[in-house]
Amino acid sequence: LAYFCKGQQLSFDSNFRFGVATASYQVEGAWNIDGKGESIWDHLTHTQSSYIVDGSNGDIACDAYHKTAEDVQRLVDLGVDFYRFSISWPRIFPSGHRNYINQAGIDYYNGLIDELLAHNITPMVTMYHWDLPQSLQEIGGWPNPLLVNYFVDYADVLFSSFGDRVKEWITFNEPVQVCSDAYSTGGLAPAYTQDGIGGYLCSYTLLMAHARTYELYNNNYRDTQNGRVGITLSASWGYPASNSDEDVEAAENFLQFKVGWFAHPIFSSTGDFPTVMKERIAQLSQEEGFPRSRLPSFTDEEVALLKGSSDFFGLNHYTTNECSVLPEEDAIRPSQQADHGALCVQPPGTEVGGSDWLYVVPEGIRNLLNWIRTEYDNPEVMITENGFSDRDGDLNDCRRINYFNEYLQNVLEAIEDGCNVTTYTAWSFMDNFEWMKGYSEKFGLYYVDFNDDDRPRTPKMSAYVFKNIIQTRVIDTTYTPDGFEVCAA
Ligand code: PNW
Repeated sequence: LAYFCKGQQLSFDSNFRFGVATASYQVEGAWNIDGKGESIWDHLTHTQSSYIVDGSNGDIACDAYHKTAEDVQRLVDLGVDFYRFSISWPRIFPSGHRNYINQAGIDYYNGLIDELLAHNITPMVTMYHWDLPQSLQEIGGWPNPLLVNYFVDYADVLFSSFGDRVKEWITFNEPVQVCSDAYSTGGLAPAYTQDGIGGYLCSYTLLMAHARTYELYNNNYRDTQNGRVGITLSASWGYPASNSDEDVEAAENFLQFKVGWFAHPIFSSTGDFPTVMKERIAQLSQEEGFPRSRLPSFTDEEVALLKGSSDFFGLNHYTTNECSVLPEEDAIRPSQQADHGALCVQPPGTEVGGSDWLYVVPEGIRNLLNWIRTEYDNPEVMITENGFSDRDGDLNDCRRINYFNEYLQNVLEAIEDGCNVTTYTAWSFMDNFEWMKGYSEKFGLYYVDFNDDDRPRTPKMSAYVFKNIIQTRVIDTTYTPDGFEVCAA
């Protein structure tokens, strides 16, 4: 999907698709409007606001719930092929369960979907982008395997309500964050810290919920709706700090424990969790006195159901780490870090974005795409998020523009390498509620004024640059839209 034109410049094929993304809790607001139930993010921000750096919440956020028509017009202005957004589970099932379906919630998403289609923009829908009904957290959340059934109940209503018009479904956004951050390290709601335990229990439930949803689509919907169902995984690139065997192994373990954890059961030819994960966690669990591995195991039937249960590899990528072996004395036991045994840090000399974890390493995306190509037999990859944060929200956002230009150039080179990348999504359409960082870190192509009740949006320079790339199919690092200052080289 890439070709050379104008001498040696690579360009995007006309079939290559561009879009932008958001997530329900980060943009919608209307947290208790029209019958919506409470989510774990409503609950955390309202009861323990000290978890959020600026004490803020998503009660209003960008107020996108009330701005469908004008936001779709902005998507038209950008010239995107699709819009990736997520559905709020408690807006559809206020109790968390299928006993009552909130028609106002269905109506809201129908309105958004119809408005997009009326403007020739494809809806790409994430079913779960982190806003679990609080009621389901109170019975344990994702570590409780009963959530498989509850998620499939929810997915069934989404397919039957929207599947006549929605043809691209993502079951889960970033299982590693849903499981590790929420239940092992406490970086996301509900902020539990059962390190080495909670995240692994969650991963069993989440993977089975995904596979059962894929099975449901195949059995009841695929013939009539003809859509595609997949999953989106987050993946940083990790490379060894030295040529030593230990560091090389640490970097590979980091990839297997962070990417392979969810990718191997679905995309590998053998299925199941990666062997190195099963072996290391079983070994460490035994040393620690546990009666069995802290990592749950799948039955043969479950392994088979999971294998091949995604029509594409959704990839969220932002950054790269340099990995070395974790010194034994620094390992907290049990923990996921001790389990993989890697210490992954900022690559020396790299630029840092407005988020302390976001190091700019453009070739990392090319290396990662090639790793996925060889590891999983070249699946179709849809990049479902990539983007850069700052804190000032400057409209002349040259650092973000440079990030997009350089990362997209490396996507073109990965395609030249033979990687089957078909789709690119910028995170994010607009500045929004950045989870524990509140409104302090901004990823938007559009600036949002959160001090104004009307939440006005203003295109940043990067919005015009992204639009120009979509239109021209090439990366022109000298392009300066009217009314903006030229970026320093
Ligand atoms: C994503 N990493 O999370 C989320 O999907 C978005 O909701 C969020 O706003 C955005 O990134 C920015 O933080 C990430 O491993 C998950 O580097 C993992 C990584 C980065 C971001």
